[in-house]
Amino acid sequence: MDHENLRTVDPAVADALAGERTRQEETLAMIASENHVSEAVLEAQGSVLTNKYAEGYPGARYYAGCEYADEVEVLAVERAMELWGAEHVNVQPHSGTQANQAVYFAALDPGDKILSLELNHGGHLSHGHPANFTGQVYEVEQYQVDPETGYIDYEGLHEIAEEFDPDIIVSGYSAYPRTVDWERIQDAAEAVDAYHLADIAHITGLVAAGVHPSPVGVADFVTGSTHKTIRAGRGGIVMCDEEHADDIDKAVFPGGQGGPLMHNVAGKAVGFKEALEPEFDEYARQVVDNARVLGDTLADHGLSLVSGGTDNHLVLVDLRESHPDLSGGDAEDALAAANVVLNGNTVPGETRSPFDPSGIRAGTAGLTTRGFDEDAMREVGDLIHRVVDATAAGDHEDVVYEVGERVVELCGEYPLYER
Ligand code: DSN
Repeated sequence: MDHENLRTVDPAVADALAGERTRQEETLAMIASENHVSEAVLEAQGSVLTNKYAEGYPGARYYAGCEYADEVEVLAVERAMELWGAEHVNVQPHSGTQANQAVYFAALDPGDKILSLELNHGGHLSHGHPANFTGQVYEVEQYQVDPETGYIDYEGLHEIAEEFDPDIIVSGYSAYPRTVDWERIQDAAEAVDAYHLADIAHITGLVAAGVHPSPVGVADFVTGSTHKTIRAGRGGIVMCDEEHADDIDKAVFPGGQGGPLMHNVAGKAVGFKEALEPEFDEYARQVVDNARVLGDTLADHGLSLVSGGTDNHLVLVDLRESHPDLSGGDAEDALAAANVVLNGNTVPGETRSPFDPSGIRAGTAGLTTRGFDEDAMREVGDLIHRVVDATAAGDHEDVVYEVGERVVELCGEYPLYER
């Protein structure tokens, strides 16, 4: 990754990339949707396939010269089918949101009804938020987590479905720390003759490794992004049964997208190959073990976890009980200054705003890729608590400095890229 040519042509961008590399090396990437891909995935993404237009699908492209693009896409599809056991996979969506868009376009008409989890309760913008096209093109109703337990309120979901009569129910979440019971949501969908879209963007890797139950074969459509826990090239993916295959393919192209980003498809293929190795299952198990230890450590320090803990790769801390005057945004800023990069996040029953929320969300996929184990995560939990506590007390400069120094040391013990 010396970027020799880039440095000659464009030193400004070369400097920014060098800065980003150092930033990733010397900070803890704990944004729950991020990970560190391998050098092989990086090479595939930065390859000559960025030059190639390949509208269409393998064997049926609109342009000549697609023989190698075809090879790469077939590999990505076959590997995805093996990883998730899906009958049909489309690997062309540019992102998880574009994957969701394809499902809505294939399954719904404008004005149809979406039932999805509220954003503050762990949902996602592309599940029907007013600021997203889904909130403007479709009629949206939302379900919630149980305010007492923090778990999905499956009974409430069932009742709302009966009243609202949706055309599609969306499950799968971006800030939900617990195992999802896909069958219960499928039951609710079947009871009202609605489709079920399970968006596993965050937990693709956990599902592939069998450390979270799979919605494939349960829900009608399963979408995901490919760069989070599955650790492949950046983008999205749609999975479905054969009966929906044509509709999904048409909805991705030409319905919603133009030419596929074949360099990203190559990155997906390579990451999927890596994820088929037995070591990946160990990795995914470690991600979950690390998140549990992180959650336990924060809870031992008196921080309140939404749902009381975690079953997956993330913890969601509600600061209101332990540090009522500290916002998630301020905690995020102080932690970033201490080289711990996570995000302020809304929490169920949010009383602040999305720009200044009451919680922080932290994931363990990136640190686990670097080799962090339970002992290291315990220390990370201690460091996070120190910064949060000092920031709430309004006296955090020294602590931020000390923690920041320790984080750089820790990062040195778990290096990222070799060259
Ligand atoms: N931005 C991602 C996340 O952080 O959850 C989802 O798109």
